[in-house]
Amino acid sequence: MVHACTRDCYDTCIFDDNHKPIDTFPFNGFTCSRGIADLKRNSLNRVDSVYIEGKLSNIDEALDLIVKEIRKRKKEEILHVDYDGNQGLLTWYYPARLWNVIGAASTDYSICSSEGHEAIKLHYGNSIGALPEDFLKYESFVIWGSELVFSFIHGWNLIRDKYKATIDVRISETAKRSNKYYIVKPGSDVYLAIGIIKRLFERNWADLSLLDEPEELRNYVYSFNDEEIEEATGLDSSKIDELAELYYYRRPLTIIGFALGRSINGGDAISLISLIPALIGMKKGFFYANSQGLGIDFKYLRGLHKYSPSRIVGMAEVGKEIEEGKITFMFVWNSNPLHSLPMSDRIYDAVKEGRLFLVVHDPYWSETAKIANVVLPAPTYLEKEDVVYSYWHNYLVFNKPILPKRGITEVELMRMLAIKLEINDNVIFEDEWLAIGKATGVNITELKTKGFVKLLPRYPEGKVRVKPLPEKFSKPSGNIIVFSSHPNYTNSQFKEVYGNKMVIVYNSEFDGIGYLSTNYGKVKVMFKRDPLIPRGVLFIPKSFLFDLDGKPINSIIGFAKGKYGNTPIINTASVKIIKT
Ligand SMILES: Nc1nc2c(c(=O)[nH]1)N[C@H]1C(S)=C(S)[C@@H](COP(=O)(O)OP(=O)(O)OC[C@H]3O[C@@H](n4cnc5c(=O)[nH]c(N)nc54)[C@H](O)[C@@H]3O)O[C@H]1N2
Ligand SMILES: Nc1nc2c(c(=O)[nH]1)N[C@H]1C(S)=C(S)[C@@H](COP(=O)(O)OP(=O)(O)OC[C@H]3O[C@@H](n4cnc5c(=O)[nH]c(N)nc54)[C@H](O)[C@@H]3O)O[C@H]1N2
Ligand code: SF4
Ligand SMILES: [Mo]
Repeated sequence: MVHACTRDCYDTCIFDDNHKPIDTFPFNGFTCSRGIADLKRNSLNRVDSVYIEGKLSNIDEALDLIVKEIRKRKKEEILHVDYDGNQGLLTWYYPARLWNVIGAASTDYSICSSEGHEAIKLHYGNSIGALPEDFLKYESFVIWGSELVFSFIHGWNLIRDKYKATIDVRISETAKRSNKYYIVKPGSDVYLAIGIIKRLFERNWADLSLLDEPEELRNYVYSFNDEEIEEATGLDSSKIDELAELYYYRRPLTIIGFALGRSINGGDAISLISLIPALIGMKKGFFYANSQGLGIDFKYLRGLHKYSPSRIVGMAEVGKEIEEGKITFMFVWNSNPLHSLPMSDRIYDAVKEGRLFLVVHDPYWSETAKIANVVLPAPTYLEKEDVVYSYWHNYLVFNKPILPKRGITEVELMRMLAIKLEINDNVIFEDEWLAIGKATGVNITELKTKGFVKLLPRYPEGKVRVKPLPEKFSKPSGNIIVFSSHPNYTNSQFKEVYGNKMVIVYNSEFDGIGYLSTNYGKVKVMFKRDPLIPRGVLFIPKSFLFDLDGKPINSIIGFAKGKYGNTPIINTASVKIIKT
């Protein structure tokens, strides 16, 4: 039998019972430093019991307390925060049913990729692009806003020997290992896309057959002059010519990174970038994330076919709403919001001041678990049955545990809470395997017997829609922070194996200790000069998000969000540097 790494990662590696990566395309028998260390990690830093206010307790007492706290409140004040610590359908999606039946507030799940999904869907109806098999068909690649040497190693493995051009705001590791790189000003990718499209029209290289209203696109890009594009991007005309030539002559696959969606004008940029392949006659000529085109009914899994949350809180606004007293109870699983959400120091303050009751269900002592009122132990993916998908390949995997279970699964916990709350709803008690069968269309007996099956990708039909075209761009000012993946960590995870490193702000000017400050707060950091970083860019590896005093770096990230999928604009501008 097999199991699959459930971490938030493109690759969703499949392993055999000895935890060796299977030698099947696209895994090809190798994995990353985290995959290798999972067996060792599994016994480190675990939440091994139930805790109430830091003291050892038991599940019955904890459930009674949670239910008492829920009953005290209006459902609109109760928020569940769950994200992608584990990509299992039974760990992440299915347990949300309880909260939707109750009618609690829900987040909009926008923190990572929704901006790009929504921007691409406007044109294509769906965001699915190239599958791993499709990667093999291309001889060249444009890597746009992605550090995929680190973040997407099996994708990188397929393209490493091919022609690559990378577009980034700094000379990333991926840029270094590409044939060409183009460094643009943060927030200006939308202008670069306009520049490339304009050249394709000007040179009569545009193929008009796939677009519904190509003339609208022509008029739109012609309304921008070349000087404006050069000024915004910081690239001179010859570089934009080069990129247009690259598209026309080499017909590359464009890999669009998630970082763009968390940047200023990011959704606008993704919207236009996704049109470039279509304009040269390539319909599946991009890859962003394929999860929404594999026929998985995530809404059904979350019980949204029958129930709705009382309200939706943007992930950009959770910290702000806690500060305003609109959220007074937070149930967290599969996420580490103190690390990952904007204005997350407000979570810390509200718990300390008794304004927020915080429950965390996690296998590990995450930073958020450490401050919670109630902590509940969860099994890791090596210890529980689950079904796992990928946002790149189309395997659906039956995760068969290889280690004894420690803790309470998310499905068990959901039902225990429902019983205590005296909710006897079929949405909560529907057999989870039946639900997965319904939500995926997969025969569960076959899935459990074979270990993995391939889902049928669903590509949209018809012409690519040109409109709506983006308007009203912002102009970032001052210093801008950008974040990116570290090879040994996934978001906040893996510090128990590879260490908890100090936050370092790589930049063009300063060395030593100082502060980063915005309208939202101030954090104490270590600055390090790096010749690969342009002036005005502050680069932080995204796994070390606590400052030198232990305060969340996200204290300084505000609640601005993208206009397509509401993704928080984490790559914040107008950051002041204070040297000490
Ligand atoms: N090893 C490892 N792998 C991971 C993760 C991890 O933590 N560790 N995280 C997973 C998750 S959650 C995600 S979302 C993905 C993220 O993976 P990617 O999509 O690769 O995104 P990032 O690594 O965040 O950043 C990619 C690059 O975008 C650049 N960038 C930032 N802003 C801009 C901009 O405005 N324009 C342009 N052109 N470039 C910009 C950054 O400098 C960086 O080099 O990776 C997944 N894979
Ligand atoms: N400043 C800044 N903030 C960011 C980013 C950034 O680049 N910069 N990146 C953003 C991005 S791209 C993302 S995706 C988010 C990630 O945000 P999160 O999803 O909050 O990030 P993780 O660190 O992966 O947290 C996952 C938590 O889930 C737990 N977990 C793992 N497996 C299980 C399980 O089986 N069951 C349960 N119950 N819990 C489990 C882990 O132990 C961990 O504590 O952060 C975002 N926040
Ligand atoms: S983190 Fe990604 S590359 Fe590493 S084992 Fe998991 S799925 Fe594979
Ligand atoms: Mo992410």
